[in-house]
Amino acid sequence: MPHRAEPSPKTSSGRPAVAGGNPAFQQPILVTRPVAPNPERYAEISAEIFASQWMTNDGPTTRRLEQQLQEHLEVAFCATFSSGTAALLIALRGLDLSGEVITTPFTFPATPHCIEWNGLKPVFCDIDPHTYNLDVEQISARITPQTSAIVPVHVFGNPCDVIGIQEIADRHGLKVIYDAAHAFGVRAMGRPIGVWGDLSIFSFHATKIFHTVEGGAIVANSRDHLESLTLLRNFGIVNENEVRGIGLNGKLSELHAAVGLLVLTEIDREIDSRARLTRHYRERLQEIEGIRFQKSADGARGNYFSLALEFSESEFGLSRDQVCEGLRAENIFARKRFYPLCSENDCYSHLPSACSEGLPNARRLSENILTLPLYGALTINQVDGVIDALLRLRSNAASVRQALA
Ligand code: T4K
Repeated sequence: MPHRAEPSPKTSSGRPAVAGGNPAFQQPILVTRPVAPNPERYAEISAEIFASQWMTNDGPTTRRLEQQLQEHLEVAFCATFSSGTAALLIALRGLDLSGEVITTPFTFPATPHCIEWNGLKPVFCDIDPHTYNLDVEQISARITPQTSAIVPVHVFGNPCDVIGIQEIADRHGLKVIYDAAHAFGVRAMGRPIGVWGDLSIFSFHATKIFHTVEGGAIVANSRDHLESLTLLRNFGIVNENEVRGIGLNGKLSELHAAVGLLVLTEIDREIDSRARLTRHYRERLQEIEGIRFQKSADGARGNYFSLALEFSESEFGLSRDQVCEGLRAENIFARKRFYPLCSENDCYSHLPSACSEGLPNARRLSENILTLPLYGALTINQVDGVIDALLRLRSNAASVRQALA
């Protein structure tokens, strides 16, 4: 009997589960799993928090975490928030933007949602088909007199063309707010990711490499004029007598900050493990026809947040959706990230920039992409089980197509 989530002893020559074979895994292999903080240490820190009776509102644990993050991320400013979404909402609010904001459709819905929630209009721009990030060549064509900012996303932790984007922003007097939700610990052109643009936001959701269960941060290369952002996460309250700005409740609690302090001690190990697993995936899949990997940006040091593959149906023999279904039958839960494009959802599809003719690269990628399981606690043996299952689907493509018809 195979061990819990250990792969069954099948090779790429067996029959896929979707076509009547046994599943590769007895237990589900999910696309990601959070780093778990040490439970004894968490019990100790939370006991201290309970004893202090200070649970939230800029407490000492949150301050300690912000200090440590500022050092780790090598930034001058770091303010934590209750989520990456709250951080992006407030980052956009704090820069006092108006009119249109250029962004990518190949992202999680939070990115355009935060633009809309600020009363701004998202303008979708196509992406580079290799790096998956905003295509700098196309940004200029989307700029109008109403444009006030660009919100690029470092997709799957792959840095954007930070220099090209800054040149355009400087030329047109635009703000740049990076959605760095995936990019904790990444470097671009030899510098930490958080120093680029006017502001960057991170997500500290449990699905991220560094997390506080729920949480996020705004970071920047300078502290100038940024204290107002910290006020906005607490309703804009300056003191008992003054409220400055229309803020909201976007604070990180002390218990969430405690998780962050402990997860931060695991971060190097987590990234190293993901790097090793990614190398293994690449070594075994690099030469397989019909599979293409995301191209790392020039001068980047990545964090191995996600392992995204683009499938070519004509070369691989199966569509992305067929591969996804086939893997699911093997108990492997890959994800179609990001599908559908944000621009294809009802809330955005009416926008002129959402028209699919203007977004051919994003559209093609969204229809063909699959992210495979990748997290530090995964074993090489399990990765081999995933790869074997994938290759088995490929070598039995005709029967897989038939089973799924
Ligand atoms: N900008 C970008 C580019 C983003 O990707 C995100 C969030 C944001 C902004 C906003 O940041 P936050 O406000 O969320 O901090 C997940 C996350 O909820 C979301 O944070 C993240 N991006 C997005 C990419 O992924 P779902 O709907 O895919 O999550 P879910 O529940 O399907 O979980 C994904 C996998 O993780 C599953 O296989 C199960 C596993 N998982 C999940 C949780 C919550 C666990 O193993 N344990 C867990 O506790 O959105």
